[in-house]
Amino acid sequence: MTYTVYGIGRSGSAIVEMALAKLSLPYEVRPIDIGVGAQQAAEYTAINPQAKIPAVITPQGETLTETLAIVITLDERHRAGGLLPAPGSADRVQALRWMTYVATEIYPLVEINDYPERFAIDADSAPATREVARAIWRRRWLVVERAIEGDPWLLPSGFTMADAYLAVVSRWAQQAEWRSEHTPRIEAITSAIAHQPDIGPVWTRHFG
Ligand SMILES: N[C@@H](CCC(=O)N[C@@H](CS)C(=O)NCC(=O)O)C(=O)O
Repeated sequence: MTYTVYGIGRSGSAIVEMALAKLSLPYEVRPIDIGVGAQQAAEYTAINPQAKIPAVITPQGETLTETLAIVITLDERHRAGGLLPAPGSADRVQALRWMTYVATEIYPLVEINDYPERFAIDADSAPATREVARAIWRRRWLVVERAIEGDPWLLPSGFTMADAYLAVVSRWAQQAEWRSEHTPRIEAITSAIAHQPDIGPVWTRHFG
């Protein structure tokens, strides 16, 4: 009864791995090295036609993609596991709100940062396209930073997968100096995650 996670270090598969680790569910990782374009290989696009990681195969043989959907599915199927607050609760509303914000308003900017040529009108304008994405990235992270009400977690009631989500996505787009100056609450969340006995080892494997 093992899950298969397609992913690579420092990628969104870290979020899925943290969810599985928190639930104590066994999983194996199949490396898809996006650095060499392995996500475009036919064997992988047969699993995720979007050619992106992560993807998950459940023990029942279902294919799951889209990180947010994977986290919510795991939470629904393992309600006692502590991934998200109870359905209908005020805390769940906030956890879903901020996970969705990170998934839809911030995560897609990573593609523009990493592959600006996909979005630029020509090769010369690719660097400027990346800079625009980074500027939007910074503004949107400040919105998350101001929404953090717990200490250190997003919610005062404690850890949710929203913390893992924002911690992982915040590592990208190469702005470590900016992060430490402008988003200290997010940095505190990442540091706390690294010290959790259940998900900390996953964090360390991905981010050191
Ligand atoms: N909407 C997807 C986005 C996944 C995504 O962008 N993954 C990145 C790595 S973290 C990727 O596979 N990038 C390779 C590419 O865009 O070619 C999700 O939320 O899971």
